[in-house]
Amino acid sequence: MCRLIWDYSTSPIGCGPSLVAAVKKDWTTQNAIALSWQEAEQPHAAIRDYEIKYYEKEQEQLSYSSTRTKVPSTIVTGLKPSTAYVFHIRARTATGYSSYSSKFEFITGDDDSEEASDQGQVLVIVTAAVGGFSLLVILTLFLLITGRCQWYIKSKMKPQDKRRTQYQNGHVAFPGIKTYVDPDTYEDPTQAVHDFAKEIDPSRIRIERVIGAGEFGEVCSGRLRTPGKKEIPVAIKTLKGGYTERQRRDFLREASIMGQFDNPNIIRLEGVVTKSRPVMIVVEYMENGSLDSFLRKHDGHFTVIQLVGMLRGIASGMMYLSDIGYVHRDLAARNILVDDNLVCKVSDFGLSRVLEDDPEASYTTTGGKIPIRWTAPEAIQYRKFSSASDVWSYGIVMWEVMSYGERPYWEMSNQDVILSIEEGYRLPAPMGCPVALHQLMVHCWQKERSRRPRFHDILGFLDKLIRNPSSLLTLVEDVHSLPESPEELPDYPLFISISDWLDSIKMSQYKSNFIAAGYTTLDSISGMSIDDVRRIGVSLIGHQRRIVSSIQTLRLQILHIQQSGFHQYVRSFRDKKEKTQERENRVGEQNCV
Ligand code: ACK
Repeated sequence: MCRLIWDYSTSPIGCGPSLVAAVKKDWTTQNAIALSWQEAEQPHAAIRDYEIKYYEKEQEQLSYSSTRTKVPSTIVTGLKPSTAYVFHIRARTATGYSSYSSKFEFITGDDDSEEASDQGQVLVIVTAAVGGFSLLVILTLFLLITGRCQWYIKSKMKPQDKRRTQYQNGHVAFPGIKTYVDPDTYEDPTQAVHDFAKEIDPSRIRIERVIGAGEFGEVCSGRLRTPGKKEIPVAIKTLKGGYTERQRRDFLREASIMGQFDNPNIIRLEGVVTKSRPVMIVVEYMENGSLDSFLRKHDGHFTVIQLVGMLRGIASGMMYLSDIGYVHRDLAARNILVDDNLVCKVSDFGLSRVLEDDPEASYTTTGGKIPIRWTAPEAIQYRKFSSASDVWSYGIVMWEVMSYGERPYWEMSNQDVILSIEEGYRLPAPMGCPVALHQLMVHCWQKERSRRPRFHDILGFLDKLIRNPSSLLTLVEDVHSLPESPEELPDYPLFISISDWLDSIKMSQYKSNFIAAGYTTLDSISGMSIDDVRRIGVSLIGHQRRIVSSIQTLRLQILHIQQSGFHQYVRSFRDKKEKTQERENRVGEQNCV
């Protein structure tokens, strides 16, 4: 968001009709206003983004601020309480800006009136509570005396509630073991929210700035005043205006799930706002945001022990979830949050059932939406999600962490990922990855799910590595001894030329560097070290890492070729290409994935 001096002489004048209509206020707080508007039905070109210009009504012609958004809604923050603001909005397309919409005026919430209404509300609540309590005491005494308590409760229960109570009663028989309750088993989902999440008075929340966008609305950072305690930093997920009842239920589902968890490696729910607008979910604030972007921003900055510490945290959170019977289904670095002490916490629970929110999720032949690169084969093929499929995803998260946020399987298409996994291909170790960690990853990616480790085993293994750091000193690059028998070799992808190979890892731009430096055969590159890769002019660390990882794979493949004969290699390469082509045709016909 930028604050500019209002200067009519330089003000950009838009052209063409305004592409923005019916700007409306969704909600306000003392320092924020949420707006949404309608897009033009048939803009002459695709809308790239919107610019929202606004200023204090009293300050017109002195200064204005502006902010941008890619979607037709925004939350404007940092405003003064009880102050009138004027907004107008224009769209940007490939051909430039449209004209501004007409001006819209909205007033922010009033500090005092909220306090006053709070006090009013408190008075009403206290009066009602005293009255209600007296009534309850009288009724309880009556029921106790007549011995009708049990009968009364049972007779008022719905069959579904009875089932759940039995389940929880079963659970009571094993004190200390907590069991996850699926909010979808509630007839009334609102009840699940009340059971598991605290209602927060909105006057205790101060929204400070927008930090991202979610499926249902903006994610903001802000402060929460806790009763009798100081303010704490929080992240606030908001539900944008104009929602349907189903969207509201799906949005709050995350709170019903998160509210059941209590673990230092699971994101903590502070509470919800459901009784006023906007509907919000308030969670603890994680200073370093999502793990994937955090790692990409700090490529190469951490020691192996620090990275293992992060992985340990995630494994510990996942062990807690699997112990209480919760299957995440969308475990990925983008769904892990990092605080300022590098503590990693598992988040993003609400959509684990439908996976609508995950930009990585795509439709499969079975109709579900699944993040292919992170998902175990049995979950992709027949939606068999379990803690064992979460373990597969955990292996991918390990790979993401050790490669500082590299995209699993790079630019391979989803179909190629599925096919390669089916054929036994597994991600090679990232550069600088200790052998022990890559072995653990490969263990998590066993086809047979019962053979994968459990989170308990993973945590134990990582703890051993942390206690004995010398076990992390052997890096995959240092291992030159190859398996004795070719049967032990996984079926790695096969390439015929340097050009083929570079295309497959989306590094085609370096073809001329390899040729100019005299690397013309696959055999010649198999001996290249990271220094050789640097020397031929690959200067970006991410590209060096990708090329070297792939060379390690090629080394194994070349040995395989030497042992099984060149003709067989060419045959299998052709078979593979034909198979992929066939599959692509099939998939194209079905228009899926
Ligand atoms: O990568 P980020 O900075 O971290 O951008 C995304 C954005 O909101 C949309 O999800 C950030 N985010 C989500 N939850 C939190 C949280 N509890 N604390 C801090 N940032 C968060 C996330």
